[in-house]
Amino acid sequence: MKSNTKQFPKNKIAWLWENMEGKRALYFVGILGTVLYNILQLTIPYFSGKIVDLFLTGENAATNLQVHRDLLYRLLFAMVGFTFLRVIVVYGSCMIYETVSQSVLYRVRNYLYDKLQRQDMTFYSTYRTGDLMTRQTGDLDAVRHMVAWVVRMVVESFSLFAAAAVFFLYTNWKLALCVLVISPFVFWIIYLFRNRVAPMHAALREKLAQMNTCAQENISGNRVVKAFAREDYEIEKFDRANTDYAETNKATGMVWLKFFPIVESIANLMPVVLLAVGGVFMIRGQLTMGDYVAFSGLIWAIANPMRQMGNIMNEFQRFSAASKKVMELYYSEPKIRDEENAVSHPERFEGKIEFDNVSFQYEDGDLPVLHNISFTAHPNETVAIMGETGCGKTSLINLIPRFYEPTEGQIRIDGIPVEQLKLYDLRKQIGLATQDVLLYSDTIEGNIAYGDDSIKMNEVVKFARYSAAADFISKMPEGYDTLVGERGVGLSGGQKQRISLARALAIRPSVLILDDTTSAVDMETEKQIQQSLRELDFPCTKIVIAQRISTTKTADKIIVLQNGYIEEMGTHEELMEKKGYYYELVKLQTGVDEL
Ligand code: DGT
Ligand code: MG
Repeated sequence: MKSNTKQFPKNKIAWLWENMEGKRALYFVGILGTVLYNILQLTIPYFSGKIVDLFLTGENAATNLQVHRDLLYRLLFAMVGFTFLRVIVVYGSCMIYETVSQSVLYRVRNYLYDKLQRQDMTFYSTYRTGDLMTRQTGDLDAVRHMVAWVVRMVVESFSLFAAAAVFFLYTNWKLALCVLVISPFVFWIIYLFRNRVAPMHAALREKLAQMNTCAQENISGNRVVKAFAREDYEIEKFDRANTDYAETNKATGMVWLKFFPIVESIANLMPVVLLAVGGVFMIRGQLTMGDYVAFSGLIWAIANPMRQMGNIMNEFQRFSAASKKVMELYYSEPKIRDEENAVSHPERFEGKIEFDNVSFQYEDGDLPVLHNISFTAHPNETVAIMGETGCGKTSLINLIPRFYEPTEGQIRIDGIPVEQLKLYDLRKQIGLATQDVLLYSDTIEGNIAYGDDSIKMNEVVKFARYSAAADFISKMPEGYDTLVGERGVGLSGGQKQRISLARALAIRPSVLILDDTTSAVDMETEKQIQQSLRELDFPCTKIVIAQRISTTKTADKIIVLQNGYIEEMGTHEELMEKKGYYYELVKLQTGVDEL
């Protein structure tokens, strides 16, 4: 298991840095490339200024052109050379940004997926699927964008600004100060903008998750939509989410438009200041024509970073909102995990299961669901659990593989409390066929061999036979190679249940848990399944939730639950004697008034 002990870092940038492991030096080279590229931007105005002063406007321009023509060529050649160099540097650094950002994306995406696999049931009932999908897609893309674009733009803007400012100050510090004096004002404006736009990006990100959730739920529930002819309603629902997202997007864009005119005016003011002040300086002879050309050729290097600030801040806030969501998942810890001194138990269990005064309540529930449950299932026994709907049967069996933790009491397998066992070893030994059958988009064979893909075809067939699925599978055009769609589309409810039973059996579990697994199969098929379960070629303790007396009758122990309490417990004969709930149920199911 990967380390689960990562600390939540102080900030998002530290987190990004952590995930750049192995690529940090390369990224640094990329940043240096950006700085270099922007410094090289200065070469053109510098050389143009020189050419103007020496060969076009200076006193000795004509003489210079004749005598120092080679210098003119050298200057021109240098301009072309530096331009090529700049292209190479920018190309290289772009490659680096892309490489590093993709590597961060890959690493974080895999890590998040790994995290998702290890989360417990409570996590999955807390987060919506659409929201989790958004974290894995849109949010992660904002993180990639930060590494590939935002950082580059920040470095570019600052280095360009700084390089130009230094060049200006070096060339003519008085004129430079006149031009630069307005720039701090822009930073203040950007700060105000940031405060306004940050909450908008957080809201925008939520709206995107809501829209994705809406789409995801609609796609997974398409059959219900069709059955109730609710297409129009669903379209309207999505339209609302889409409008909401679009409106919030627009509103976020509009925030910048409020600040944009001020920033743009300031940026446009700079050439005006340069023209006015520079003109005066030239008249007074404090500035050469060449220097003026260099200034005006570079004034964009001061103005553009200012214009770019709004964009950068917008993207940074998008990253900020998205990375918060990604990091929440990145550092989330399942509550149920291996204890520090968890016991390894790679070998099979004998299969003795003890519930010792177990009570349970869902974290988000108001009332306890199970109360003081105590019973023992001995190795190889079958324990049937019955009771009306909602009485806590599924909740009870979910405690055995530690999907949830009991609030009181203890569950032991072979005398070892389940919480002391390594989760992997515990779950690997439990074959579970859940109440809601979920099959994967795979072949029938792939689905049966899901828990142990090393099993051979003849074994897949054997387990299909155990679960009375072999007949209908062999009648399918492609047999075991038939592809079943997402969630087992293309199969009947009873067929899906039987494949899910075969899948649970295929791992040869020491404990088999069946949650209403034969509810959708006919009586005759169910009888076959019961027979096979008694004749399994490996020892196995079975906990079977069922409603039909035909299933529970032969169990070694029948537990009748009512409102989370054990109402009755015993064999079929004992419970019949007792003439309680079970007895009434038998009467009801057999249609006989007196037994
Ligand atoms: P069934 O399958 O309809 O025959 O019913 P059972 O007996 O399997 O009932 P079960 O264990 O699923 O539910 C027992 C109670 O717990 C019921 O009132 C619903 C509630 N419950 C079930 N799952 C959750 C959950 O994830 N969170 C919360 N808060 N309550 C739950
Ligand atoms: Mg249930």
